[in-house]
Amino acid sequence: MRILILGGDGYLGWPTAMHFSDAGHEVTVADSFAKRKWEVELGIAPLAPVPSLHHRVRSWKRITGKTITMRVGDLTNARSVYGLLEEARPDAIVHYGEQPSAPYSMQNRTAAVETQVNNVVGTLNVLFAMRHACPDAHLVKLGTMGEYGTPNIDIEEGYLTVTHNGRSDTMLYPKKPASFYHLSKVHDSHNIEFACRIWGVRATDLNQGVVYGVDTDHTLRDPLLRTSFHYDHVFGTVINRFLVQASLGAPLSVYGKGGQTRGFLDIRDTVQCVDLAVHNPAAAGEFRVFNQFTEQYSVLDLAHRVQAAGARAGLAVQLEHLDNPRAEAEEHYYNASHSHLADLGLVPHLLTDDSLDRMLAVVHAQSGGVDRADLAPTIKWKGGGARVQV
Ligand code: USQ
Repeated sequence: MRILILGGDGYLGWPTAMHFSDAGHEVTVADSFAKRKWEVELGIAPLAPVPSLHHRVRSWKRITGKTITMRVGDLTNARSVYGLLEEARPDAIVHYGEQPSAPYSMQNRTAAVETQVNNVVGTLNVLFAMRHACPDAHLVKLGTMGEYGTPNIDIEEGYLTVTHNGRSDTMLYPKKPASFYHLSKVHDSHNIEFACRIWGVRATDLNQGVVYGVDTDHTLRDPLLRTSFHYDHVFGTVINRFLVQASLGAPLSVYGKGGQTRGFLDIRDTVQCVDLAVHNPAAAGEFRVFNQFTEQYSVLDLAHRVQAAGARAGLAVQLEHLDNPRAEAEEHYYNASHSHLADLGLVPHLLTDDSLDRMLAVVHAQSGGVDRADLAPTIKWKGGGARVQV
């Protein structure tokens, strides 16, 4: 297949590109390098330096003999998106090309607008360019479980059948997200559903949980093929942050009571789920939603698991309950359905003690360059932000 990966320089995009290239597909990666720019602006960096995408694509060719085509382009530039799709003529488009951080989006007006313009306009441009250049292509879009928020009823996979005044209909599941970033994904979902319903686009929205992990089989082949791993308070996700904190002997930063429950998955399962979606495409006009996570945990459960992993590694790890910088329920009902990907054959890598021990060892070995100043959450949902208000 011809597979176009948008956001191919990112934590998930690069391992996905190597996966499909290794399997013999014709892969193009595109990126605007916006994430690298945001990192520089915020003065934060991944745990270990990540070679440029140019360098990684060349290294991949040298190591495997396989070609990944690279294009630089900004999805908010319609001309560039049309050109990209006309050239790549993809059978499948895997769309990771968005600002991925809730805290980033909550800094101030500028960052909220930037997040929503980047994500919503970028995705709209992709939809219009698909209609023009590759109307039969399958869009595999990375959404988020955070679109649903934490409703007091079971979360279904994308749709809910509602009976009202004696009549029934099946609607998109109601969304109550908790950041301008998560809202951008809700807006995307509505736009994509509309494009499927009206134009006959085929799309799968992967409502992904919180991803953790350092490596995939492909990143492990050479340090020059590594992917970015963040521990900072902006781009680092909770398990990754806890692992780095544990390796430094810093207390684990539990926000509030830690009863916040989320769906989680290993980075290797992100790649596996995207592979399953690509190989089992949605029908023309179908807007398919898969909830993409393998296990659910509370933040406090995770902190205890990482603390125990620290103890096994001889590290004394403490927990610290910080005032929650976010506005979110710290104790709530959470029961989210996630059977569609399992039905397609997903075999999860679960968060075992063994996988925690392995990740902690890798992170510990790389933790020499950590800037501890990047650990503390300084972006507040209800206060001012780290950047100047405009
Ligand atoms: N949390 C802590 N301590 C920390 C960091 C986070 O207690 O040091 C808590 C947060 O308050 C939150 C939970 O852990 O309740 C998850 O936070 P997170 O930063 O790991 O993840 P989140 O902001 O939800 O976003 C991440 C990705 C995003 C993706 C989302 C999936 O950055 O791209 O969409 O996970 S989900 O959470 O299912 O919406």
